[in-house]
Amino acid sequence: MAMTITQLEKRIFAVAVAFVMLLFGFAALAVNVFHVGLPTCLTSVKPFQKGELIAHSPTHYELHYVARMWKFEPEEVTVPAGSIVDVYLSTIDVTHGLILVGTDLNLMAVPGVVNYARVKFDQPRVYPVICHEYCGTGHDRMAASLRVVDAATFRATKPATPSAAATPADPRSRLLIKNECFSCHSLNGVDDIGPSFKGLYGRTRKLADGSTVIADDVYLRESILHPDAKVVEGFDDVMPAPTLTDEEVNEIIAYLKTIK
Ligand code: HEC
Ligand SMILES: [Cu+2]
Repeated sequence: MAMTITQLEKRIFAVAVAFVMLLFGFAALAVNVFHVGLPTCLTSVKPFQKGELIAHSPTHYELHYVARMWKFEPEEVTVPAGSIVDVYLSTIDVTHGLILVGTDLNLMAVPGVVNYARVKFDQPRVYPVICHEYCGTGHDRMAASLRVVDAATFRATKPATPSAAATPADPRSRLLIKNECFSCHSLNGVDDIGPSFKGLYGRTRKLADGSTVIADDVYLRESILHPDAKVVEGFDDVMPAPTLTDEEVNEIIAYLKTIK
């Protein structure tokens, strides 16, 4: 008996519906039976700007990751084995991704929203965190780590706060903290995304176009207000132009002179 077109269409439609049901069935099975945490996009939670680990109990943590060009904050996190970690991910610039290598955790960091998933850590080990969404020239530098240690070790180590350690105590550095200059520049001589400020004033700078310039007041002012006018050799032209008043720039330059 020949099938009419409508009958055939109905059957194809029924099969398609059956597959969709099967998909939801498997998802329900994964969540309820295998306790797989499905990533969730939380549109009602306001994106945050600060990466931090918040302890709700000795075995329950809330982890706020902030993705940015080109790092994750916090860069190093330690939790005790056996804990449940609610991971929230937010970005302050472009779209990034976050994979916790060795687990099922795979989230997107999309501007304007927060993505969420829950992970349970049973055994002590170190998990690398990497970005899986190409986000610019520094993409392959986006790496962090999450350490799971046994409970005794965890109690013995006080929680690391690398961002606080990197933030200088000198009150004159307030403008640099406020404008997040330290997310790319250090004071200790170690280059990051940008060159370190250590010993910068008065030094000869090699520029990307092959020329050289002395890092005097004029150069510093221009470097701060118009970062793309002169690009230091070996660095990407990624510094955002900050909004600063003349006095603020003077204050920053005066401070930079003290970083010997
Ligand atoms: C997103 C990263 C980023 C941020 C944020 C940033 N910079 Fe930069 N900065 C760079 C990079 C990369 C360079 C080198 C390339 C260039 O010269 O443009 C640089 C260069 C400089 C230079 C010239 C340094 C040298 O060695 O000759 C100065 C001065 C400077 N930045 C000051 C600041 C100040 C002050 C702030 C905060 C208001 C700031 N930067 C914020 C990335 C950044
Ligand atoms: Cu990224």
